[in-house]
Amino acid sequence: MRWSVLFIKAIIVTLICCSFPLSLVFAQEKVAVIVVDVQGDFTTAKKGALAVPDTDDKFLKKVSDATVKLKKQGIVIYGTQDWHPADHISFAANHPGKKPFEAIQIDGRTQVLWPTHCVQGKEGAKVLVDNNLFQAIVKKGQNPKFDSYSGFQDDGGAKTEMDNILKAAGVKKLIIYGIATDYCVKATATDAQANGYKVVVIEGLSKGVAPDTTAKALEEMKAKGILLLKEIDMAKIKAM
Ligand code: VGL
Ligand code: ZN
Repeated sequence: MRWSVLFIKAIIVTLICCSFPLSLVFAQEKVAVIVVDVQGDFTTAKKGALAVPDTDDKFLKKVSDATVKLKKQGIVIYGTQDWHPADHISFAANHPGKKPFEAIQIDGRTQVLWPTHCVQGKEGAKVLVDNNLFQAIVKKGQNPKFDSYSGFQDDGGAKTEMDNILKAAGVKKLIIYGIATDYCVKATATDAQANGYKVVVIEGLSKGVAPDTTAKALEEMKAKGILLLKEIDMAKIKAM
């Protein structure tokens, strides 16, 4: 074959490669975000009933800015919202003689008792990230008899609409962050993985109730193969 023919072929191959970026040839799995329970009652910023340490205005701005940036990149944003009736089982006030943060046994389950928080329709239950950013906000914990740290299902095994929504949207990977690392972020990330999604938890966009339970939660998630990143790193998320 003549060199000139080879040269022209090389140019054609180069042109084809340039017009089909490799990112299109190796189509990316669809990524979505779940912002977990960023609600007034869980924040110091709003002097919430169950304020998690370090959830000040600076943290809220960091979470909001990161979420806006992800949305601008075309990533769909979902949220969860703790949404309890006043007679909810997790409220210490509904167990005479018991105090917040005590743990009790109910039907063989351990239930941590909490200050009354995220009561349906109350100010403290509001999601503090611009609600217009969300494709959907999934409410959880409405059944008075069961707590629901996970955005996917409650302690009685009743599923929320989360998995159906995500499967219908073709989502394969989830970026999860919010409050609290040691409870609802952990439970949501763990259930997401159990439901077949690849999961990354962003530590720098999450805060925990207590240092010991937070460290343990991070260890448990890592041991399950959940990716932990200090901050959003799209190169690492695309490669996972
Ligand atoms: C949560 C305790 C009680 C959470 C919700 O969002 O992590 N924690 N309810
Ligand atoms: Zn709750």
